[in-house]
Amino acid sequence: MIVKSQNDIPASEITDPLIFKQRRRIIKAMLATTIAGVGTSAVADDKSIGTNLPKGDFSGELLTPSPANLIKNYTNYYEFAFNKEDSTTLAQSLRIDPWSVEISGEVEKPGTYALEDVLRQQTLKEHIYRFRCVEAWSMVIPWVGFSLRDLLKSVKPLSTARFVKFTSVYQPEAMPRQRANAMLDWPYVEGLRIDEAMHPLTLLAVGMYGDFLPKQNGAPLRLVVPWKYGFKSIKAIVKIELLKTPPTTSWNKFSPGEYGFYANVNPSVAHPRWSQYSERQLGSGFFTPRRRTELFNGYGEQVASLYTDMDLRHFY
Ligand SMILES: Nc1nc2c(c(=O)[nH]1)N[C@H]1C(S)=C(S)[C@@H](COP(=O)(O)O)O[C@H]1N2
Ligand SMILES: [Mo]
Repeated sequence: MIVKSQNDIPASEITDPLIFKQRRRIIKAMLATTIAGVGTSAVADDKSIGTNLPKGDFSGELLTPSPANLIKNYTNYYEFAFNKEDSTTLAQSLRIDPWSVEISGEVEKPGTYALEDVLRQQTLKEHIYRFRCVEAWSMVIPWVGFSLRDLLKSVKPLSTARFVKFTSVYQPEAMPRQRANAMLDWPYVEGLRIDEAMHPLTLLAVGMYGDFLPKQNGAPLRLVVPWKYGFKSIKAIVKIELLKTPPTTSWNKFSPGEYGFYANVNPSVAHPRWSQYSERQLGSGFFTPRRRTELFNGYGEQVASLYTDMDLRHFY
C-alpha cells in the first residue's frame, strides 16, 4: 500500500471532497466496465467525464445542468407518490441489487441479463440533455449512460422487430401506489418505434451528475428520450421486448386524449388542459422568463427525419 503524504492529495479532493468522492464511485464502476469490456478509454480519469461528449448531443448549444439537488428532490414517480417530493424518501425502500433485465421477443439472442454484465459490455458516457415534462416544466440533466441501440444490437433484433416495449419493476411491497392499485395499471409500461429506439440520442441511463442514479430518479436503469415528453423516459426497467405491433403504454391507456404514443415535444400541439407553447425552467431563478418550447425539444436536426410525412397533430 502506498501511503500518500498530505501534499499528494489532488487539489480537487481538497477543495470539494464530497463531490470528488461521489464521482470516484461511478468512475470506479466505469473503469471496471472499460477494463472488462470492449470499450477503449472512455473514462481514463476524472476529467474525461463531461469532456467526452459525442458531437450532436446538444445541438451545438452549451447547456448548464440544473442544480443536482433540484432534480433529486423534484421527481415524478407515481409508484411512490402523486406529488414531486415524497418519492425522495419513499423510493429508498426499493430493492435494486441484484438487478437483471429480461430481453425477449423479436431478437436472435433473448435472455435475462444481469445488469453488471450489460454494463461490462458498454462504454458509459456523460450526456447533457434538456428534459421537458408534459406538465410544461424543464430541466437540463447530465446523464451517465449508453445508447440503447448498443444494447439492442448486442441481442440482434430480427427484421420483424418494429416496436420496443419497456416495463418497470413491479415491487408492491416497496411501492405504495402499486399496492393501492392507484391511477395506472401497474407495472408502468412505455414504448418506442424501433427507429426511435435505435436512434443514438436514446439512452439507457445508470447515472447522473457523475454518480449512480438516485432511486427516486429511476435507479438502477432508466430510459432517456430527450425529444419526447418526460413520461416516455421510463424508470427502473426490468423488461425490454421487441415486438411486431405497438405496445399498449400506461399513460396512453390511462388517458389517450391527453397522452399520445409518440409524445414528441411540440409547442404547437396543446395538451387538452394547457398550452405547450412555453415551459418553466426549474432552478433557473425566479426572474428567468419562461423558455419557448422547441419542436422535438430542440433535437429536431437529429430526429425530425424520423417523422417526415407524419401529421404530428394526429400522432401526438
Ligand atoms: N416507472 C416510472 N417511470 C417514470 C415515471 C413514473 O411515474 N414511473 N414518471 C415519468 C415522468 S411523468 C417523468 S416527467 C419522468 C421524471 O423523471 P425524474 O423524476 O427523474 O425527473 O419520469 C418518467 N418515468
Ligand atoms: Mo412527466
